[in-house]
Order: sequence, then C-alpha cells, then structure tokens
Amino acid sequence: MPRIKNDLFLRACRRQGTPRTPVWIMRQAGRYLPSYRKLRERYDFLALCRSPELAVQVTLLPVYELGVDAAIIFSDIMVLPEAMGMELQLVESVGPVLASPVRTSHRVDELEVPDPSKKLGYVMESLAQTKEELAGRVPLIGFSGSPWTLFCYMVEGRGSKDFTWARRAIYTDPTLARKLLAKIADAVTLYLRAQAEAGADALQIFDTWGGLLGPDGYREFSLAYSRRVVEGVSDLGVPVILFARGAGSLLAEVAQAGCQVVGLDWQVDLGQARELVGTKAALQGNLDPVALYASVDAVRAAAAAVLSSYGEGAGHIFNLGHGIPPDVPVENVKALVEFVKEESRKYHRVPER
Ligand code: 1CP
Repeated sequence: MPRIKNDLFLRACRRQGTPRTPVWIMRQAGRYLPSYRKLRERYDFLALCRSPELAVQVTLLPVYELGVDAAIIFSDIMVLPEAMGMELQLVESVGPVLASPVRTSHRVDELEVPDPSKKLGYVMESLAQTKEELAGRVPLIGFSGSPWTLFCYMVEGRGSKDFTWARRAIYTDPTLARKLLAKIADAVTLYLRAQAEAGADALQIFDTWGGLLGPDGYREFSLAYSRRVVEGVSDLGVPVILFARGAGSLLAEVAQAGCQVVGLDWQVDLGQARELVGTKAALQGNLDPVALYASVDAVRAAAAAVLSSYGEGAGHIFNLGHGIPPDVPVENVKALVEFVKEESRKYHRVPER
C-alpha cells in the first residue's frame, strides 16, 4: 500500500497537531457536482453504487475537483439492509425504498447477517480499486448507517420526517426492537471490518436519526448499539467517526463510546461541544449546509465563524453539519474548501512538514 501523502485528516482524527484544519464534505460526491449529474444521466444511482468502476470514478470527483482532504467511498447506507435480505429500489422524488418493512418477529428472523465479501463484494472491490487510484493522495473513508438509523429505514420502509413506525416499535415491542437492533449491529460490525480490510483508512457511522429519540431512548436504542459496533472494530486500529446528529446535550456520553471522532450537526455550538467532549475525541463539523446557498463572501464568513468557535489547536476536522444539499452552487463549495485550508492556518502552530 502506498504511504498516504496528505494525512492531515488521519492526524486530526487522532488529535495530533497539523499545520491547518483538514476538510471534507458529507455527501461530497453528489448532485451539486455537474460531473456527477452528467454520469447520472447515463446510469441510475444503484448502478453507480454496484459498479466498482463507476463508484471509483464518482468517489474521486470531489478529490480532484474540490481538493478535499479525504475521499469517502461512493455507496449508500441502504445497501446493507438489501444485503440482509430486503428489496431496495431508488424511486425518483421519494428516495430509497425498502419493500415489506420489518415489523414482526418472523421478518426479523428471516433477515440474515451477511458475509460482506459475498453480498457486498462490490463495495469491497470499489474500496480496493479506489485505494489504488488514489495512490496515497488522501485517506479513504468507509461508512455504514448506525444500527438505529438503519432500523428506522428497515421498519419504516423509506425516508420519513419522524419515523413513526420505528419510534413506536421501541414502546410497543421493545424486545423485538432490541432483537432487530442486535442483528443490525452484528451486520454493521462485519461490514465495517470488511471495509477496513479492503482498504478504508477510517470508518464513519452515520447516526442520522438518533436525535428523534428522547435522552433515555437515545442511550438505550441508539448509542448502546453504536457503541457495540465501535467496540467490534476497535482492534483494527482504524479511526472511527460517529456522526451523532441530534445528540445535543448527550455529546459527552457519545464521546465515551470509544470512537476517535464525534461528528456534529450544525445545531450545536462547536466551542461548547469541545468543552463537553474534552480530550476524549476529536470533533468533525459543523457548518450549516444551507449556508452554501449564500454569496461566496457569506460562505467564507460562516466558515470563519466555525473555525473561530473551535479555536486554537488540534482535533478539528472541518465538515458540514449534515449532507450537502443537491442544488448549491459548486463555486461556493470550491470557495469553501479553499478558504478553510487558508484561514485555518491561524489556529495551528505546527510547521508544514
Ligand atoms: O443521485 C441521486 O439521486 C441519489 C442521491 C444519493 C446520493 C448521492 C443517495 C440517495 N445516496 C447518495 C450517496 C450517499 N449516501 C453517500 C456517498 C458518499 C459521499 O459522497 O458522501 C453517503 C455517505 C450516503 C449516506 C446516507 N444515505 C445517509 C446518511 C447520511 C445523511 O446524509 O444523513 C442516509 C440517511 C442515506 C439515505 C438516502 N440515500 C439517498 C437519499 C435521497 C437518502 C435519504 C432518504 C430519506 O431519508 O429521505
């Protein structure tokens, strides 16, 4: 394996000093990029995910076009439920849809904990080929949905504002909910282990929907299962980022889950989060994605405020507080990455190597 030349992201994950703050963007290979839209005219979304050749190409677009400090493998959290035995479709204007949602014990028993090298071999192939193409330019991130977030989609069957079915399940049949979550956690653990073995330099767990739960529910049904996953990959020595959207006042507990990095949404104050988390973990985030609709000057001002809120020193990875919207001007995104790279030097005293 070639040595990674730009390892700022991995150093920041470990809270080591860097000359500037590394930056990447959640959903960085997506529809706001004209080059991605062009590929989407020829291939549907799942075809892009399932063809290693195309997935590699899409993964590299933001690395070359924006100069981000990390690549994230092009795929989707929904490919794991599919590998567990659910039928997945991407329906235009609805998003991903899983047929026959899991709402009975019988359906939970029917799901399998797949061998990732068989059912998700195309993801492993994409990772291995991307590593080769990157030739050590920047690190490569592998990812999965958190058990709770996957549970939401598997019980609901599709995206939703409030995931009523999923939330009801933890009250109406907590035993069944735990049984399903445990099975998903096993599948996620194997999936992430396989991604690291295929070449991922870091792993991100997207807990997009943990914030729908109350504090006790969050601890019991979201964090406990994410922790199980983190513990199940910890022997690999690969940094783990837990994107804890909506965790708010529970951030200190999230940081105790054993992950190296806590990913923040835009609704928390980065400086306060740093105080809460202390030296337990690095922080990733947290510009409001909607700020990217404004003028370049306004984007720069908003990014400067994020950097200033974290303040001086190591352990910050610049990112948005959630995925990038599909229709923001690409010039603004380029300006953002460039600006963070320059402006963040003020906050570091480590010389360039
Ligand atoms: O081209 C298209 O029309 C498809 C749009 C799209 C894209 C580009 C979807 C459908 N998924 C993706 C890629 C994707 N999804 C990545 C790629 C890597 C990257 O460049 O960052 C990642 C990391 C994801 C993760 C993902 N998918 C999450 C977790 C992160 C988050 O943003 O909260 C979730 C919740 C999904 C589900 C999903 N996939 C796609 C859509 C539209 C949705 C949301 C469905 C909903 O809740 O309504």
